[in-house]
Amino acid sequence: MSRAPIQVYSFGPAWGIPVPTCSPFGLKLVTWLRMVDLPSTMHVENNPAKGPKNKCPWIVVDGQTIGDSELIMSRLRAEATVDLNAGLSAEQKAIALCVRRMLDEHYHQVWEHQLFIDDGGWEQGKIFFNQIPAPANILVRTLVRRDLRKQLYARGVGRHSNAEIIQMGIDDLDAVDALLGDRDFLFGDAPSEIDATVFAFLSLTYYVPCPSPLWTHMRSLTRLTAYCDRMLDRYFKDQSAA
Ligand SMILES: N[C@@H](CCC(=O)N[C@@H](CS)C(=O)NCC(=O)O)C(=O)O
Repeated sequence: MSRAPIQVYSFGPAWGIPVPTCSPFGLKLVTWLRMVDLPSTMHVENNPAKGPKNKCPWIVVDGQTIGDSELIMSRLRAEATVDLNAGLSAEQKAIALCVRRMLDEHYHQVWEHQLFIDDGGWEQGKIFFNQIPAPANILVRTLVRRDLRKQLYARGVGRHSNAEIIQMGIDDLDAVDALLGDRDFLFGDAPSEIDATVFAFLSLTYYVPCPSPLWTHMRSLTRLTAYCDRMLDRYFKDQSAA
């Protein structure tokens, strides 16, 4: 039985990126929906305060509004036509959880810092706000940057020097590179659920322009850039010409 499309709300695709949203969590979700063949309609919504958790992404499904990429995937997993993790061992599932937590809870902070707080990155980061009509975009971007600076300080990463933050991000990327090795996907020839998260965070480093040394490092890890292109080709062929 085919179901009505799931309505997905996430930030828009700034910087001309070849994926439908520049939110790593939104992209994780949209990628996963494509991987498990659940129909969805993506709505650009750049105001996370409209969502139930004041964060992007969220969905509306069967009259219910649900926020948080993980909670959404938990709610929808039973409807998925494929179990992407069916072939994984208990150890691989544990590694996948560690990688997901590293990217969601640590690398995300580093990524936000480099793109939106560091002055060099901000020259690119502020372009995201051009989706909002002028002159409101200037006020919104100033307030969002101020709030993000406070958030990153409270969460911890914002207390470190720029050089320390870059090194922490490099360590995260090197860890993913070592885990991927020469495989096509994190655990072999076929993608599993963790590939949605890995693709989201890596591709939004690789495809988003930013002058940070972290970005330079990402682009030097050719196994990871080839991985992003492979995932893009497999799941977002319809977008890559955009
Ligand atoms: N745990 C959440 C994290 C969501 C999240 O941090 N979203 C960011 C965008 S990538 C956001 O909405 N930031 C805006 C804000 O914090 O005000 C998830 O998995 O969906």
